[in-house]
Amino acid sequence: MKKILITGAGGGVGQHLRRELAGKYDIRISDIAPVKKNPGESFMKADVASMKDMLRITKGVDAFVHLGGYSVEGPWEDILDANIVGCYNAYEAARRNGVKRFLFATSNHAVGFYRRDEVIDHKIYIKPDSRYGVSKVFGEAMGSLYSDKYGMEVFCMRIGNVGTEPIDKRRLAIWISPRDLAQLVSIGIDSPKVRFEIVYGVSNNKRSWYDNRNAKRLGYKPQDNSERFAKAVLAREQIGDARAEQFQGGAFVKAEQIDNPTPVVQRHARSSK
Ligand code: 15L
Repeated sequence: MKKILITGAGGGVGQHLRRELAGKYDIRISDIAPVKKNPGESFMKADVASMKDMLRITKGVDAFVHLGGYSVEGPWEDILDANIVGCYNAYEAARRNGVKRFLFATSNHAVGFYRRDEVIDHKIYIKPDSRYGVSKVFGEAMGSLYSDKYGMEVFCMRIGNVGTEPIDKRRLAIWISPRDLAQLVSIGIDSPKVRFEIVYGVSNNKRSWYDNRNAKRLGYKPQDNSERFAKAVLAREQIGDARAEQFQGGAFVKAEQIDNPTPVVQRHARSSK
């Protein structure tokens, strides 16, 4: 049985995933605060911002599922510690301990400034919608570097929204059920085809904004489709902010947005005086 490490194990995504993967792998869980173990799991406390901690928890691991970090938009200092320093430490500790397979929980917010009338695949240019989104792009870039330079096998999942059901109209497009997430993670751990991959972590949603052919190529066959929840979700949907509604990232595109930013041309003109 493969030994896998899951960081951020106490978070919502971690809890769904651990329940679904129980018995399939030998699971080591980690988080910054104590987490209640499921049967068969072992726990190691660690702060992703500490290289010493990360070196300790990545010893003897076949695959590392890195969910740990800051999971929404937040102050730069917090994003920096948890998602930039923390993500670097995760990859680097894995490399030093010879961990061959690295699964990175990136996010739809790495590409949240694509419009909702666009269908995007794994090759499109990044368009982060927040500092959080930028930190996820950093994690993808680390994966590309560690794959090309050190031969690490890296599986980046641009996760939509994990839950037992989609919670609003935007999530009808990006929802992923726990069992589909577990299937995707298992592919990331076990597929012999993984080199450096970007896939979308979404169910088989009728309203999806993603061309997820890279995940399909690797064998992903999602079982769930948000459409069966659509009627109920749309019935309770409130009218949203017009700008947030235009983009895939939703409210993340609005956070701290200045309504009339100074055009770049003028800024340059001012600073050259
Ligand atoms: C994410 O990346 C976040 O981690 C999660 O909390 C949700 O906000 C999700 O995206 C989403 O877009 O719904």
